[in-house]
Amino acid sequence: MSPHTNKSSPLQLYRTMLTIRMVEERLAKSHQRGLIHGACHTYVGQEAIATGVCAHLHNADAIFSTHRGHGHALAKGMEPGQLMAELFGRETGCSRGRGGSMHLFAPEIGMMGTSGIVGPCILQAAGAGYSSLILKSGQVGVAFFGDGAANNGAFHEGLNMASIWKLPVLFVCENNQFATEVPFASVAGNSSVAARGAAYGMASIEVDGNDVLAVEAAAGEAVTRARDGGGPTLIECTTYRTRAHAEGMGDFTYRTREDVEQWRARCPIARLKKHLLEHGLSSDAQLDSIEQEVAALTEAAHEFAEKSAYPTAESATSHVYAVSANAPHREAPSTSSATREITFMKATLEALTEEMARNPKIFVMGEGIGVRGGNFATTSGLFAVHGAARLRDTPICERGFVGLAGGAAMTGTRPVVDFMFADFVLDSVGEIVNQIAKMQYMSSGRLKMPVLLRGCIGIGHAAATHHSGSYYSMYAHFPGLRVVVPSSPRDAKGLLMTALTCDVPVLFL
Ligand SMILES: Cc1ncc(C[n+]2csc(CCOP(=O)(O)OP(=O)(O)O)c2C)c(N)n1
Ligand SMILES: [Mg+2]
Repeated sequence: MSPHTNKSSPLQLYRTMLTIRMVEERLAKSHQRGLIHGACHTYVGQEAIATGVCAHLHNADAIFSTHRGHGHALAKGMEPGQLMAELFGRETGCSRGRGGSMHLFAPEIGMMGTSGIVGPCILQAAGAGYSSLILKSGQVGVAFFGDGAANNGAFHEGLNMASIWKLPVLFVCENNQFATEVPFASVAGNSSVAARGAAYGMASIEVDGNDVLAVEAAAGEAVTRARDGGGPTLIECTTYRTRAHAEGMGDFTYRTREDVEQWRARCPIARLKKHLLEHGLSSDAQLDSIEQEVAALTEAAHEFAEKSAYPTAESATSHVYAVSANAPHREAPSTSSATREITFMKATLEALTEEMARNPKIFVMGEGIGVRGGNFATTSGLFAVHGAARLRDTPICERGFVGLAGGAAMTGTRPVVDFMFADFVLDSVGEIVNQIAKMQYMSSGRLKMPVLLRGCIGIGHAAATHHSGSYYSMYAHFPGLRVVVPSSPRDAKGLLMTALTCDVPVLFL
């Protein structure tokens, strides 16, 4: 798509929806032919949502998505050939063939990734909003997720944080009324997702997710609010997927053919077509020509994907760590001068103080790390120098702020997460292992993950079993994560400085 295309013109909305539909239908056929390795969750029936929202976004705006992400990638501007090649496991795919349907990355266009885990995208979008706050970039973060994700802790923790800090974020819930085979009505005490946004103190709206013009209008307001400093918006889009949860899965044990037919008749593409013709905004000939153009594009994309090579076996383990995993070399502090006797805490505070003064992209999050200066004086004095945005006291939601830190690192800042006690790291392990540690690999090295996670161990007072753990041997098993346990204050200072200047995630205990 040309950078000058007006993405929100009705004809362009039509073209984008049609592209998603035709690519998905081609992919469904490819799945039947055995060309797709792994899952294939199509977006058929839901095209209006990604199209209407992305019409308002620039490349610098960051979207985060979930297992049903093909439509989001295409609406954000990914070439269909790159998407198809990824599903075919080819090296020309958007994730270089290492991800497939559920792991689509194109950070160049602000497609920051899709996750096979339901929920994290909500926290990562909040992280993009946090980066925007620190960098004053005007960038907006967007999370696309299903009704199933609205019952996940990530939803509640993410919305709460975005609301308190007025982050420029759109939370777009695609309520297609089922999570695999489970009806939303059967797992929701209050079946209005929009009402949950209001409960967290943010603007929320429910729209007809099969009406692209309604979605486009709601998203336009939300993006303007976000860019103007008005904070986040939750948009609940009511919709329906008209294919099975994933290709090859049975469909009629939990819903009837008649239900599906009724929703097929509410096709968002046919609806826009009718609107364009009835209002004299287009002609049959013009729409036919768009259809032919998109069909040809889809065929060419398929051909490109099928002809592309598979990645080499040697590349299977590349990008687990950043190539520049080591920080720029610094002179070791002189040992000839008089020795100093300081504590581990003082040594790491010196390192953090120096790096925060040098690098305005560093911010710290944790419980009581603001004015109080941390449970173990790890941030003592820094609030007075740098203020609340860079020394952020958080709600008690370890998973939430670790997930947010991951999204912030993906969008240009360098978060430091300061755990009140190291035992609480365990509450956030999914975000650390499945997201933070794997992000460089999944994005084939295009996203860096400069996150420092820190906590104090060996604290030596009678805190008993929920406040005395360390668990570092366990964390050391996860590829993509560096675990640091210094054995002297001198090492602690140097290693913390290194952790604050390298591109890989570090757990520093
Ligand atoms: C944390 C987590 N639990 C379970 C799953 C398995 N799973 C994959 S998709 C899905 C349903 C998700 O439903 P929803 O969020 O409504 O999205 P939809 O598939 O309807 O688009 C489930 C349970 C998962 N991927 N992640
Ligand atoms: Mg759903």
